[in-house]
Amino acid sequence: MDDHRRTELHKTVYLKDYQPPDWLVDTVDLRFDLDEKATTVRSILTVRSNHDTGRGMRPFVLNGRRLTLNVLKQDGRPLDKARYRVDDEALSFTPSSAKFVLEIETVIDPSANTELTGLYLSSGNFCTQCEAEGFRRITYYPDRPDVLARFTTTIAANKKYPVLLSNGNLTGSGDLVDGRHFATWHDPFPKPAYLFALIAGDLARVQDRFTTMSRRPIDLNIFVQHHNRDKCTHAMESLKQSMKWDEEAYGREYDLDTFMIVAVDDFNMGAMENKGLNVFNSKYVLARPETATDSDYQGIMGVVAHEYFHNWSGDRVTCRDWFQLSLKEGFTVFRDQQFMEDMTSPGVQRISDVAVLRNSQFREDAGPMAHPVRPDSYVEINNFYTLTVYNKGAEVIRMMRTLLGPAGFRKGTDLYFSRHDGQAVTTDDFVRAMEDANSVDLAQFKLWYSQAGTPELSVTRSYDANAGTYTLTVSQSCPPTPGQPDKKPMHIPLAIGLLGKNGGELDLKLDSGSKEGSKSLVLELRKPQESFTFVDIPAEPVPSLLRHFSAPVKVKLDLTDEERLLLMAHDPDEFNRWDAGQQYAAKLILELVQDVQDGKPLALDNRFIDAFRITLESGMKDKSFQAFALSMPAETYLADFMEIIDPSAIHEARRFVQETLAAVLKQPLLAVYSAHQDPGPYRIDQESIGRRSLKNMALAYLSLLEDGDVCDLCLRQFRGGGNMTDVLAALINLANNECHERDDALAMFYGTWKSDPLIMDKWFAIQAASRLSNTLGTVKKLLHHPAFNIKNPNRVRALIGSFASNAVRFHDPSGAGYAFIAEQVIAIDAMNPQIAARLVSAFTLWKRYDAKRQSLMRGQLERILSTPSLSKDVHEIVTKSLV
Ligand code: B3K
Ligand code: ZN
Repeated sequence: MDDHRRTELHKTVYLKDYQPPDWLVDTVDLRFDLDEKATTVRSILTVRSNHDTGRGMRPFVLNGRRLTLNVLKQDGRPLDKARYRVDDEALSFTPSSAKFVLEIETVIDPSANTELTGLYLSSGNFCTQCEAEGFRRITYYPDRPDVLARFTTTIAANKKYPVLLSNGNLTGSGDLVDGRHFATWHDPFPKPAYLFALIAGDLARVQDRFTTMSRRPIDLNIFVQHHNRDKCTHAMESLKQSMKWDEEAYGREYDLDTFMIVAVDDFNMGAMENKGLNVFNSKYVLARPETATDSDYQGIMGVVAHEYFHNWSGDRVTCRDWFQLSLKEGFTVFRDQQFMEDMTSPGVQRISDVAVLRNSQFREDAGPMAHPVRPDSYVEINNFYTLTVYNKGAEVIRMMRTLLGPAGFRKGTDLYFSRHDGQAVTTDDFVRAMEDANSVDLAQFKLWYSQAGTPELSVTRSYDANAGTYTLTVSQSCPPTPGQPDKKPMHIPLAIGLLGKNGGELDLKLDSGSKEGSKSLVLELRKPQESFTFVDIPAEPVPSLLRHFSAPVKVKLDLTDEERLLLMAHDPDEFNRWDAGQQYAAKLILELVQDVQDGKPLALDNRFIDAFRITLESGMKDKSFQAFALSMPAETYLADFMEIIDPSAIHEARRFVQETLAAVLKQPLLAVYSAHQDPGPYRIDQESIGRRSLKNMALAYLSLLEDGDVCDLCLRQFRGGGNMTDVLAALINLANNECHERDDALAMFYGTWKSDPLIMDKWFAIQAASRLSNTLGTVKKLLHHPAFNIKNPNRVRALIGSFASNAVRFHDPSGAGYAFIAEQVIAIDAMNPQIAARLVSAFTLWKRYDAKRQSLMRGQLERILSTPSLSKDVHEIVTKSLV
């Protein structure tokens, strides 16, 4: 491809260029004649000029890709070839009247669709994925979220596809000639094309019912392949809980007569919120105790809730353009996090949500693809379904709630939903609803939407014993990110408490008198530097800052080890109690990393071992929390503290700490392990989940000792475990050990589960994530395994994705890991650019590594870039990384 052509195809879209649509579509009447190789799509649009734009008679642009155009008629008459233009991306013409009916017939080939966007086949069934720009792979249409239309969809298909589904309510069905039949669906709610969905297949239906708060009965349906019909109970329960929660927490009631979930095996992401017809990756639907782990169960609950919540935050109120993606995603992630906090335990849920942010989103903010929560430009929008838009976006919503309080926030969301129901709006509209409902000014706060990068707070403290005052001085800054060299100070909620030397909380009274009386309060930072003085403080306290992680920032504060130990033992804020331990461990491990690099012998501080022992033996009520408190900071989180990342030294130092703890505390670990065995049959309540995670945490430490007894213990748990959580925990330990039980266990697991693709994903992932030195060789062999299929995104993520996240093996100094991932990116890009683009992100932080690794990674990026016909997805990430 020549450079000119590539620039054409890979052009940057800017938020500042947004123009409202010139033409609106009121109704869409679709008819699909399904055929695996040649599906005919007839579309009848009622179109009218959007006079509001005041731009006269403008061309009507309908996006379309890989379509064969058969018919194009305006008001019943074929449009003369000279009147319209078609190219690879669009069809356009200038209509002759301000209102007309357009009829289009196109033909598409679902069987050739390996990108898995538009209409494609999965396990022999038809399904669709239209967000962000997949509808244009189905028919010519103004495929932009600010064109909202009422859809009626008729699906005609051979009866070997007995189930025919689309959005809305079923309005007709019947037989046709030649063994075919049809179904017609009507969706009364205007929606953008990205929310369109169609399913046709031989599927089992699991049914249930929900009565809404206004006593309307709703039919609930989950459709799965027949052999999976016994694995839907948890997804169905999660759905009913989500529906109830959204009524109670946000006053949102479901609006159609039926709600449907369909599970498909080939899916680029987790799930999709199509109106009334959510399509799910089967990973987020199917579960039975013997097939799914506790974290699979939680994943299902979270994703079912997330997609259901989109019915209001996304479908009823949608995005004006794709720059506003966080309007629906950040808000909906926040909603699903709140839901999970209510369903499980708020502290533990917060810890795991923050882990995603600190271990992964901060890296995004620190790399060449860093972008604001509301990006201002993109080449390929699919590259912006990121942790920044989703998870940092959720933090931005959470901060508004922290600033306005729960009641003020609810007033804001009520106003937002009532003001914008049926509209396509912007993040500014969301913030305006918050401002108007609470009579506040959030102008400075909105910088969270437009400035990229992770802000840093440096905190110093001083205590005046004579005056009894304690002053915290907080400076904020934000490092430069691509296109944003200088940052303005942000409006940051900093939740704090002060602990006395005995661990008790102090009453907080600011000298300004602005806030007082409680034991925890939210300071509002707005300036580059500001000081807060507390009065009536009898002795120097220990500060507990950023409680419940009140803002997505990094905090620098020179706490002593003793102060951290005090917080670990006494901070009533669960998140900070956990974090004090993490910061203590991070400090020690990073010192050991330095020792590894300097070739010094390693030794672990006894006080740390004692603190760990106390946590281990503390018999906390919340065992999930206890398990988290015993975990070491992630390698990716530790890497964030290093100027030049040394993945081998991080791995070695962290492992040394874990091994030392295991060796010194072998007996107490064994005691915790045996004391927390499941007393009765498997249950998935919070208490049982907590017990299993604590027990398996102890076993994971013990397994590092690589002694025969522990291998036996793992093998016993592996063989005897009646649930996947225990089986998998044991197998992971074995897979990281050279012991002779390893291969047998892997073979046995394969033998038992080879016909279940989701479990095979676990089998692939465990082997690809193994720390053993021959892992790359194993992964290469597994590429040719009959259970592997490079066209299936779950398999690719399990085998290739897990290897790319295996820091110590991916970053092998030889560069072999880099070369392997580059080869896979190139191969996968030809089939499925979205999946390839996710994989290539493993290279984006290349400049943070040592010179040798830098040049090896850069070499692979250049190799990828020189591949002919690279997708714009991969092209965008690689070119931005190489700048
Ligand atoms: N909205 C979809 C994601 C679509 C991704 C397109 N590349 C799922 C979700 O966030 O709920
Ligand atoms: Zn979403």
